[in-house]
Order: sequence, then C-alpha cells, then structure tokens
Amino acid sequence: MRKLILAASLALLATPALAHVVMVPNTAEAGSYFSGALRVGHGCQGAATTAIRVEIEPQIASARPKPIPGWKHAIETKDGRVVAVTWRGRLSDSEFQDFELLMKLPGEDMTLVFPTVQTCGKTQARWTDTEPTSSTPAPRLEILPAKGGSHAGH
Ligand SMILES: [Cu+2]
Repeated sequence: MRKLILAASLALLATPALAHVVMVPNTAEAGSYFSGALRVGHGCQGAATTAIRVEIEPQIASARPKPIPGWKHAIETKDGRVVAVTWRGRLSDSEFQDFELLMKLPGEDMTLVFPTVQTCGKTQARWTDTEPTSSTPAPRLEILPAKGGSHAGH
C-alpha cells in the first residue's frame, strides 16, 4: 500500500511542466523546403523514450528524416508520398533530442499539425490532439505567406 502511494506521488512530481513534443521552429514560409525538428523534452512519466512516430499531413509533398546516431528510422509511404516516420532508439527522461525532418511545405498559409506517438517501452504518450489547448497537443507549424515573391535569389 505504502509503495503504491509513493509511486503515485512520484508520478505527480514527474508531471511535465515544460513543453511536450513540439516542432522547432514553429513557423515557416509557404512553399519552402523547411528543416524542422520534433523536440522531445522528456520521457513518459519518467520512463525513457524508445520510439517516436510522426504522421505527415497530406499537404506536405515530401518529407525526409535526418539520421540520428544510435537511432534507426523507418519511413511509411502511400502512393509514393511519405505518410509517417518512426525513429527507434533510447532517450533518457533527463535528456532531450531533436528528430529532424526536411519537408516541402504547401504554398499557402495554414496551420499544420504533426500527430506524434511517443513510446517508452510498454507505455505511450499520444501527442495527437489537434486542439492546441489540449493537455496532449500535437506539434504545430504555422505556415506564413511567402516573402517577396521573387525568385531572383534562387
Ligand atoms: Cu511535456
């Protein structure tokens, strides 16, 4: 009984106060090739992260992951387009990691979400809610109108 109470209070202490899984940076220019990362700032209630799976919205024409030493990644495609990326490895609860993607963004301003499932051994944290005020929000990216409109600097 006493053990149970202790475990419960430890879980409360471990309740994340900082950001969850977020896209860094969280703004980008419409139509650009954008390098952004899913930043994982902690594990699941103290447990180490063992996998990150992110879904790629259909508005994103292409996505490719950057390899991370010590991690393996797998790409899921549908009709030739990348629809999800999964990284597998190990990240202690006391560390953070950026899971980077290079993406071709849509040409119009909009908000994209990146539903992400964080696996920590036998437990999971689902950062999949599209509502930003949720306690488990999906990472978000604001697509801003392209600047200038000239390709002179290409
Ligand atoms: Cu958090």
